[in-house]
Amino acid sequence: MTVTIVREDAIAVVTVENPPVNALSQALRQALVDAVAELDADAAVKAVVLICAGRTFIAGADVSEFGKPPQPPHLPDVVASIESAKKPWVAAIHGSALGGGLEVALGCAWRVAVPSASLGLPEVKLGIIPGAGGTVRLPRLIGPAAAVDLVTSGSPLGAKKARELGLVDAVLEGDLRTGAIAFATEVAEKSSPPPISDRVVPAVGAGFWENAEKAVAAKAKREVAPLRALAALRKASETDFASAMEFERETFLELRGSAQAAALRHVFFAERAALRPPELAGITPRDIRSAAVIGGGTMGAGIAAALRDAGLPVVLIERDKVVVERGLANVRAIYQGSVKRGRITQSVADERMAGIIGGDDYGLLGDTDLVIEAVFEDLAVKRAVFEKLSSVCRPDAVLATNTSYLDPGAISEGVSHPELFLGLHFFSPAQFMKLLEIVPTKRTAPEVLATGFALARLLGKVPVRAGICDGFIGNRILKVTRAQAERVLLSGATPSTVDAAMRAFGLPMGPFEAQDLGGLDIAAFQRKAARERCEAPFAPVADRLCAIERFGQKTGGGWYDYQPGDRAPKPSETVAKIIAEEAVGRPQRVWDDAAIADAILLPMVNEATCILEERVALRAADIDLVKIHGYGFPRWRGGPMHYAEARGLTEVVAVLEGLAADGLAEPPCEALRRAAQAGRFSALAE
Ligand code: 3H9
Repeated sequence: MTVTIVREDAIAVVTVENPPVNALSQALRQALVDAVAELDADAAVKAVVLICAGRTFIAGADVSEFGKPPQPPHLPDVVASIESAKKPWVAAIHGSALGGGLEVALGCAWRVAVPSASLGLPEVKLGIIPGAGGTVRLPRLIGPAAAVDLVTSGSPLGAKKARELGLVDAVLEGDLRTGAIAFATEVAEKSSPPPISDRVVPAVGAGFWENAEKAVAAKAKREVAPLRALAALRKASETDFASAMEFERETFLELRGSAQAAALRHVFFAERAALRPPELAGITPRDIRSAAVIGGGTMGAGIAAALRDAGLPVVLIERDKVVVERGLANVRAIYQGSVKRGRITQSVADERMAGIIGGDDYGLLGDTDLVIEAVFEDLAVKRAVFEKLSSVCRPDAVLATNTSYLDPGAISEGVSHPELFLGLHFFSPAQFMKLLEIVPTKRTAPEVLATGFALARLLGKVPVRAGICDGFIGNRILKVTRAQAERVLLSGATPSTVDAAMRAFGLPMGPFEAQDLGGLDIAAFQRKAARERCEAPFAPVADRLCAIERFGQKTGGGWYDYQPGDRAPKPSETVAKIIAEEAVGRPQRVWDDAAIADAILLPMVNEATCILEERVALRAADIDLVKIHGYGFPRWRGGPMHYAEARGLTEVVAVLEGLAADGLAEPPCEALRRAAQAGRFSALAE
């Protein structure tokens, strides 16, 4: 970390260099306080420019320090010292001014930014609220309504919007340092605006805070931070500056130590670590400048849209002209949906569609860098596709299968360059879902694996390396979830009580509602294949529902009944009767929400531990990312493995033993017992 001060005539330029993102470590905080003292004492200096080296302005407090006791100087004092400096400070912003970084900028008398800069207070995304005056100064500067939006959503603003709101004083084209020095030279000649802390928050209309509370509560669901941030903003508008600062700091410190903040921090670092797996350090991925998708069904169309959204030209191949048109219509429907929801404009949708060529001629693939197969889940069909691809694609093209259950190694048999082959498992809807399971075969070359990770980065997805087994990481755990949900049903619960319990835990949907939405037939097809392999999947009720063609919403009934045109699930007498018949002879229990959640989640953790032990997943945090980004596991719980560790693995083992004794789950695996002894999953890799 360095902070250098250079004098340019009467302007001092303070340059912060603390890679990678200029986070406000203790050393940087101290250096800023020292810089204020030094420049206050220098009579030749008339104004100060605060600028950062590297890719960004200060991106916030150093999140890695949050698990430790705060060290002085504390950030509110750093901001206060800049605000009360004798010379006007000008924050010169490029990249991102986030969290504590924006709070430092709010301490400056002026803020200028390049057009590409973004500014925000993302603290709620980390389970905390701004802790250095963000909730107190921001409403004084831009008014309570805009401050509520910015602070409770945590989403950043672009420089143009920030200028409109008065958050920045000028948007500078050209070289930022030169422009900021010129700006500082000009403002040094005039009197500075009063410090933000001396201003008052503009008044709000009647009911403003009550309405904001309703809106924020509806969005936040069970996340604590957004409502606490709103309370701090309200305090800032109803009391004096010092009391509001005290209130904000107390809330910040309380939330910093909370379970939700620990979980969200865990996910923050896990997501970043996922993009750079240490085992691929130093390996250069191949360039991907064009892509193709084989198969234009729901999955293939979603993948094509995801590739196109990342700016790649895409070829979509189907087996004949009629199906090609259907595939293109599927992609068009995705874009029209986005236009309807205001995510993109019609002209963007048109431009994206224009970049997708549909056809039934594999000859179109002669110059494509990456081809992703997304056809029917049948080994012979997939192998036939790759046989054709091997004969038409460039010998150095990367070939990928989107299979969700088949063995990519078996699919790749017969391709001419198996080292260029890998599994890329997208999740539906592929244009939105963030998870990408990357499944190398034994023969996949390291740079091809690295290409999978680079592709994920390009598509804005979260990549997780998965080993080959039935269902890889996510769907293998899903099978346990479903079997457990049925076990709970057969021992005294109902589909509605199970679904409600899982929603109460924080999932967007319960397991039965989710099956009705996605359709029960795909899982039935997989169970059939498993039985052919002499496995014995547990699904007595689901099997009977499928036998009478209750496949879910699409057939008017599954685990629930549905009225035509109404997606609201209604308890079904047919299903209740089947459950009662299948439950005969099984021990019955009285279930509450917590017991249901345990009986479903902790066996998932047990299975996930086997997955870890078998090296199908390399890190527990990767499993958390799979569940969060592929299956809607609540982010603020940190994923199932973080949840289990935070709860205590010894307790997890004890609950599983209790369930196993009643025949309600498999007993805890040996690896889970070992992890419990150490208190953490990382011990399994040691
Ligand atoms: C806060 O400020 C609280 C205050 O209100 C109150 C205090 C009293 N700390 O994302 P990237 C690391 S809360 C520590 O891949 P990009 C990251 O782990 C904070 N480390 O880069 C990664 O490490 P590695 C509010 C951090 O270019 C590396 O930097 N601020 C921090 O795609 C590169 O990160 C935020 O929440 C941090 N604050 O995106 C901002 N940030 O290389 C969070 C990053 O070892 N950060 N790292 O894997 C971001 O949103 C993005 O990093 C950013 C750059 C947009 C800045």
